[in-house]
Amino acid sequence: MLLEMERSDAATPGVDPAFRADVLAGLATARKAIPARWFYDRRGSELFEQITGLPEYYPTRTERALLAAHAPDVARLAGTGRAVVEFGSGSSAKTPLLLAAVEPAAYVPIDISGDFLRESAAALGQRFAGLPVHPVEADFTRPIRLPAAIGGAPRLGFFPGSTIGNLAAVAAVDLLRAMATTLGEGAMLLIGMDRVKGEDVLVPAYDDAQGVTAAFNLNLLHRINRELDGDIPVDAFRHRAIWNDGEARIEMHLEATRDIAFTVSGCRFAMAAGETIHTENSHKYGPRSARQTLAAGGWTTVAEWTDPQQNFALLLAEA
Ligand code: AVJ
Repeated sequence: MLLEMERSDAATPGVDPAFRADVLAGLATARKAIPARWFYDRRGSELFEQITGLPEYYPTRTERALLAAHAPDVARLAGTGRAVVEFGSGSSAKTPLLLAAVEPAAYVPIDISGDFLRESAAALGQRFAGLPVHPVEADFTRPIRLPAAIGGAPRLGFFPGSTIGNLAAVAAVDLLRAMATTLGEGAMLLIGMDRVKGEDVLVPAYDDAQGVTAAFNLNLLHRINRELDGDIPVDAFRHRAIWNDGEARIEMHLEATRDIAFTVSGCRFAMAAGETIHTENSHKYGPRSARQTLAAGGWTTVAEWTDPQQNFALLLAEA
């Protein structure tokens, strides 16, 4: 059975068996849900780039300003000459701000997507002539053996963007522990975490006036139709962003606006009007919960910087 599946996948170029497995399993449950990591095909990545520039989407520009202001403080507290290990592709404008300040001995971007990784690694290598850049294509939710070429300098992990917010508490702690293992003795970690705040700010950040976030969410259905031979009527769905106060998270859903039936990879599914597919969680942290989560993951907070409105926090922690 398993062998047959593997063979048919190999015979169907472009089909990611993990994508198909997640979508089919997610649509078959009573409360339909698909993991947020599948948003990021080429179009999804483009739309996310657009989101980061939206007037309502405060996290990216707030974190960038915090880094611009406090990278010298990071250098003072962490010292220069560490190997900087970035979890995620480092395609953003934030990485150069950090690298310029901490004068790293080496830079190691880690990402699951090789294409994106090589592009951004090459760009940073150009910008910082003489900096050894060693991209690693890997899933950083598990401990990774870093390239021997970076030598024995202590490591500074960098995990910007509040990406940790996609994870619920237990998974977030597991990830932080894996990072501590990956980074080793004497490591420090610089992490961006989005703050709990009023719904008046949170909801528009995930349901913008121009509809870019709606397009980002709905793109998942287009991707399923294209890559998994689906016939989902995308026009029968609308984007929803809701604040779940009990779980301290924004949830994104795709809501069916009428009763529908569709097929994905030969499997039939039906949805009633008002039923949703849960596509993303974006957890927000209070000042205490941020430090507690870091502590549970093996990290002691040594400094924390926020903007005047306390919309976003940048934390520096040591293993
Ligand atoms: C990339 C997970 C940090 O949660 O703010 C933005 C993703 N989704 N708008 C976030 C996202 C909709 C983003 N993270």
